[in-house]
Amino acid sequence: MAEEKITKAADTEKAAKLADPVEASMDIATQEMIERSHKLGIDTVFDRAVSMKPCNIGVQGICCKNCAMGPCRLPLPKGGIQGEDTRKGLCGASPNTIAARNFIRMIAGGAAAHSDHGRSVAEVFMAAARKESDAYKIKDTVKLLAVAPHLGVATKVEVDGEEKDRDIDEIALEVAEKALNEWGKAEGELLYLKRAPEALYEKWKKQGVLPRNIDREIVEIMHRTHMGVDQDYRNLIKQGTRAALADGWGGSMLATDLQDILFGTPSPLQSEANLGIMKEDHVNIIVHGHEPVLSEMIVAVSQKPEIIEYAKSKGAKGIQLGGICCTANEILQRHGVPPAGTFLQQELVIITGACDAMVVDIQCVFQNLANVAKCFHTKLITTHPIAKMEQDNVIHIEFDEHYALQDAEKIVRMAIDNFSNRGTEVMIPKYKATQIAGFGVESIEYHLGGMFRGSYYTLNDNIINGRIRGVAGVVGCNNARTRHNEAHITVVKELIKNDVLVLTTGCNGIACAMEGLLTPESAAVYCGPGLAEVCETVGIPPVLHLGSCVDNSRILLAATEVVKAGGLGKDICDLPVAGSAPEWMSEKAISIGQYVVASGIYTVFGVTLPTSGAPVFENYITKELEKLYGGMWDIEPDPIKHAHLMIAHIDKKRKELGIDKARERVMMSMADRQALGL
Ligand code: NFS
Repeated sequence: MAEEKITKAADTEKAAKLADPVEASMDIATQEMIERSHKLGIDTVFDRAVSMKPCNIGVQGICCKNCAMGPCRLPLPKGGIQGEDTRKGLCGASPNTIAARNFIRMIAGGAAAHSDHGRSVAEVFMAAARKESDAYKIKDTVKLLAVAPHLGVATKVEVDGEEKDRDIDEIALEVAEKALNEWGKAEGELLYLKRAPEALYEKWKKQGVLPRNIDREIVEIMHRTHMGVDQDYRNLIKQGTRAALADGWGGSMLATDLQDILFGTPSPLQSEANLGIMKEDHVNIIVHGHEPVLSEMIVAVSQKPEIIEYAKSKGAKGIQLGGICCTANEILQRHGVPPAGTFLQQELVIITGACDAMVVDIQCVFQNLANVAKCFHTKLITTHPIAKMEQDNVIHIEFDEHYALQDAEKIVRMAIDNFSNRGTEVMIPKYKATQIAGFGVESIEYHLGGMFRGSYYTLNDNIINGRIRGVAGVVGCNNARTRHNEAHITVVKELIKNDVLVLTTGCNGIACAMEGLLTPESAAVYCGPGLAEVCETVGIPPVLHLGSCVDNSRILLAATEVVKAGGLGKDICDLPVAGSAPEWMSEKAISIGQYVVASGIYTVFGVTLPTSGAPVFENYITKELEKLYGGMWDIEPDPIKHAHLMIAHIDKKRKELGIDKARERVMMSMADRQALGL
C-alpha cells in the first residue's frame, strides 16, 4: 500500500518550479523516481504541470478556433451570467454551440483513435484468415464461433439435407470481410448494435442515432462542426452520440473481439504491477501504446530459447518484459506480462536507467520520452507509420504484419545488444504489487454464473439479495492536473467499502493493481461485508480487471448479460450500475463517456469537463440526456463525493427495481451474525 514517506523537495528557487514528489503522486515508486529526475536535472510531466498552467478559457470549453476570424473566446463573466447570455463569437456562435462543437470534436478524436486501432486489428485478422502470415493465426475458434452470428456469418451449412459445421477457415474469412466492412459500408447500420438489449436498441432507433458505419460518423462530426454548419447543441451532441456508439458498439467492440480470436480470450491469471517489476540483471523491454499486434510478437520472440540464450551471452540473466498504458493491459490480460506503470509513469520507466528499449506504437505516448531517452542508453523505437517522432535519437522500425516475427526479433535483439551500454546509475524502485487480472464477459460468467439458470444468475442473485449493492465501471487515464492515482484509488476503495463490485479497465486497472486491490485477499481488507462475502465465496477480487480501454466494450456486454439473466429490469438503464473516470485526460475518454451515457449508464467524470463555460449545454448533457437514453454525465473532482454520487444513483435504481428492502435485510442479518460472533 502506498504511503507518503519521501520528504518534500528542498525549498530553493529552482525547486519551486519543480513538482513536489509527494504532492504529485500517491505512489512511492513514482515519488522516488520524480525525486531522482530532479537530481539528474531531467524534467517530467509532473514538473511541466507545475510550471505550465492550463488555459482557463479552454478548460471551460468556450474557445472556438474553427475558422481564421478567431480564435473567439467567450469566458463566463465574473459573477456568472446575469439575465440573458449575450456572449457570441464573430459569426454569432453561442457558448453552447462552441462548447458542443469542441466536445463532439473530442468524441471524433477518441472514436477515431479506438476505431482506427480496431481497423488495424481487422486488417491483421484478414491477413491471418487469408493465411498470408506465419505469425498470426486464428487462435480462439470458440470465440470466433461466438462472434460470427453477430456479424451475420453462418457457422453451420446444409450438406445433403443435413446440417454440418462449416469450415472454420471459411468462417474466419467471412468474419474478416464483414468486420472490415463495418468501417465503410454504403448502407445499413452497424451490425453489433443488435447485441444491445432490445429496449436500448429501440431507444437509439427512436432518437435517430443508430450509426451507419464507423468512419462516416466521425467524418460527419468534422463536417457539422466546420464553421457555419450545425448550430444547435442538441443536434450536435446527437451526432456525437452516434459517433460514440460507433466507437463503443463498433470499433472498440470489434477490436476486442478480433484480438480475442487472434490472441486468445483472456482468463484470470496472476501477475504484478509497478516500476519494481523491472530487473537490474535482466534485459528490460517496455512496450507502450495500445495495439497488441506487435507486442504479441515481442512476447513470443522473448520466450524463444535461442533469444534467451542470446540475452545470457550478453551478460543478462534473462529478458523482463513490461508495459505502460493499454499495450500493457493487452499483454497482461493474455500473457501475464506485468505493467510497469500507468500513463504518468512512462518517463519514469526510462529514468530508472534500466530500460534497454522502449517500444511504442500508438496513443498516449509522450513526445518527451525522446528527450528523456537521450539522457540514458535507452533505445526508443517507434513502430507505427502514423506515429513517428521528430527527435533524431528515435529509431523507427516500421512494423509489417507480414514480417511480424522478424520485426519483433530485430527489436528484441536490439534491446539485448543495448544491455551492456547501461550506465552504472541504475535505480529501480523496489515497489510492486501482486494482481489477478484477465477477467472478461466469459470469466465473469464462469465465476459469477449459475450452472442451470441464466448465465449471470449468481451475480444477479447477489445484486437482488443486496450482498452486492451494485456494479461500477471505473476506468480511464491519469491526469497530471491531479495527484497521480489518488482519485482512482479513493473512488474504488469507497465503492467496494460500500459493497459495489468494480469493473476496471485502462490506467485505472493499472492503478488498482499497483495498490493491491486486484487480489481476492483485498476483499477482506477493503470491502463491505456483503461484497467481501461474495468475493471470498467465489474467490475473486472485488475489482475485476477487464483489460484495455477498447475493452470497455466488455463492460457494455457484461451489463447486457446482467439484463439478459433477468430480475433487474429490461434495459441497461434499469440496472444499479454507474460509470466513472476519476482522472480522465484523453479524447478517447470523452468518446467512452458519451457511449456509456447513451447506453443508459450514469457516468461521473473527475477533474473537470470542458463544458463549464456553457451552462445550458452542460445542463443538457448532465440532466436532459437521461430522458433520451437513461444515462447522463456528472462532474465531481472530489473522489469521495464522486463515489457517493455513484452510490446514490445505484440506490435510486435499487429503489426503482423494488430491491432496496432486500439489501436492508441482508445488512441486518450480516450485522446480527457478526454480533453473534459466528
Ligand atoms: Ni485509455 Fe489506454 Fe491510459 Fe487513458 Fe491512455 S492508456 S486507452 S487513454 S491514459 S486510460
